[in-house]
Amino acid sequence: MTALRPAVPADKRRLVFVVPPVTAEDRYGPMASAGNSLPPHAFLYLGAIARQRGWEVLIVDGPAEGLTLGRCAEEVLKRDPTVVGFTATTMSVAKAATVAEDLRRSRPDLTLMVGGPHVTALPEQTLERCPAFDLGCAGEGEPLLDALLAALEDGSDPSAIPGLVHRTAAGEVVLNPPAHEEFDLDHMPSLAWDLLEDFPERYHAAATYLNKTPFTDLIVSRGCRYRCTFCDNQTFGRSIRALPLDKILENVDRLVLDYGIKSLFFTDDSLMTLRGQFEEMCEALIARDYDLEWSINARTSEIDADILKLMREAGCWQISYGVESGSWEILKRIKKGATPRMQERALILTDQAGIKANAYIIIGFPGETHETLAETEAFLKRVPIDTLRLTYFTPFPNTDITDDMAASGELIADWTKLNFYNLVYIPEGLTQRDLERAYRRIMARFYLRPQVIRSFLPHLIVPRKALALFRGTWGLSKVLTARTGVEPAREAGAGTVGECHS
Ligand code: B12
Ligand code: SF4
Repeated sequence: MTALRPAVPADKRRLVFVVPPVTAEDRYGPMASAGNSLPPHAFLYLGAIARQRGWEVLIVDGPAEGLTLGRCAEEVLKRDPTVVGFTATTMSVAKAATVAEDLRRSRPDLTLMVGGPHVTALPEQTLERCPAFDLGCAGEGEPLLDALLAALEDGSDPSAIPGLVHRTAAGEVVLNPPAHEEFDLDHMPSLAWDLLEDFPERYHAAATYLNKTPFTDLIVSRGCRYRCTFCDNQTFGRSIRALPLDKILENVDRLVLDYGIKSLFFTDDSLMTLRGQFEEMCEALIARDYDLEWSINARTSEIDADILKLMREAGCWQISYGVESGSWEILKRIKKGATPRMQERALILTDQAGIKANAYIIIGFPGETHETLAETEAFLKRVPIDTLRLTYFTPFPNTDITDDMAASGELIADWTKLNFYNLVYIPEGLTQRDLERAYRRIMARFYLRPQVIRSFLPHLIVPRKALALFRGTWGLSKVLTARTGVEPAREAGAGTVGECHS
């Protein structure tokens, strides 16, 4: 594009969304068996918008359907689309581009577009380096998709749509300025859960989430007001907003009553920041009295005894905290906005409230040293934490920390490696061996503690949980016995970043 295309007649208005076929190994490396598989929320929102315009919408979920890279295009073509929309993270954009190329060869007439965090971070680069994509969506997708489909319906020129990445007639890639206003979630039609085939059976939680089934996650808010330097939260920016309470509850009702969901994870970045609305949601969940337990992502800075009490009463069984590090030095550097003391206090309060705590910890930030690693290890030993997700620092494109690293000549190369589990950056003064050994040591010391093993034992009598535990233990054993991982890249410049092929 953005050459004009003929108007799409009503009987051809079919849009196929694609989750690129990344594998559990691509995502988790040796921990593959312990990982999760969750629904593509982008398409629940975007699908609802497209349907509102009268388009037929279908989803090809590569990972959930276990598709190989070679078979993905075939599955898309079977659905005979006019428009194909990929969602892509940095690690999956190469696979999205390969599928787009396969489609382009078979159906040159297709409109192929891509959205998601990677395009948001590097809009022009993505289209320049992945020529099979006609269009990209930088940022929030609903208004852009609505306007684009309207243009396709009447054959008008879409090239001025805010946030659109497109090519001029001369082949130059152009990013349009973003929309003036954020999409108003009050106007969001009901999420298109029915687009998901075999939902909820096809998806599953990670091994750190041993709770009831059927399980799903749910995302009802956007944005995060914090600015941790390592975090890619560019898509929705810093102002936080949520679906109105009645729409949040409509989703919960549908999930419980229509799909039999018994366990729900609010994977929002920062839902608890909207304290008033969050409390109202808890009250409404108490009043509903469903056979439903839920968990949530949270910041330790947003926790106090009152909210924990309310959450427990409303069915909250686990909170996943972005603790990141036990070192004050590191927390300051990454602008976490929390001290180890605050984090410790929140974790103790969580324990006292009878809620399990899952901690996200990252090692290998710029500035990490043997001392800061030891502080994190001491923190994990001291503080009540039930499960741990340990990852390596990963410099996602266009985050504050990555920009700083680029300025100082340190930039990581291969997009496909940016999954939190590949060691792609080694801080000054440490070696690859140091970090890999620290990773194994922390995991072993955490998960092989008698109290952690004891806490897992009751799950063994429930076959499904026993299976999840087995998968987790298998993943852990592979990590603990692994030798060395990928060679980290330390060279300056873009390296293989520009390649769309893995
Ligand atoms: C839920 C989630 C998942 C789910 C995703 C399920 C799925 N298939 O989509 C699971 C657990 C499987 C997952 C996996 C991974 N994730 Co994840 N995940 C998230 C999380 C928490 C929410 C994403 C979400 O659904 N948001 C709600 C929807 C509505 O927003 P959205 O997806 O951004 O979509 C909007 C726009 O981006 C745009 N859009 C998106 N796609 C498209 C497509 C078209 C055609 C158009 C027009 C618009 C459009 O419109 C949408 C509506 O406004 C985000 C954090 C975040 N706040 O975004 C991290 C995040 C996306 N994940 C991240 C990462 C790194 C991963 C993993 C590599 C982790 C791992 N090792 O497993 C993998 C990669 C998997 C993959 N397929 O590439 C990073 C990505 C950073 C990056 N630059 O790559 C994020 C941003 C977290 C972070 N801050 O670091 N993830
Ligand atoms: S890490 Fe969490 S709190 Fe920090 S910016 Fe990202 S989403 Fe917000």
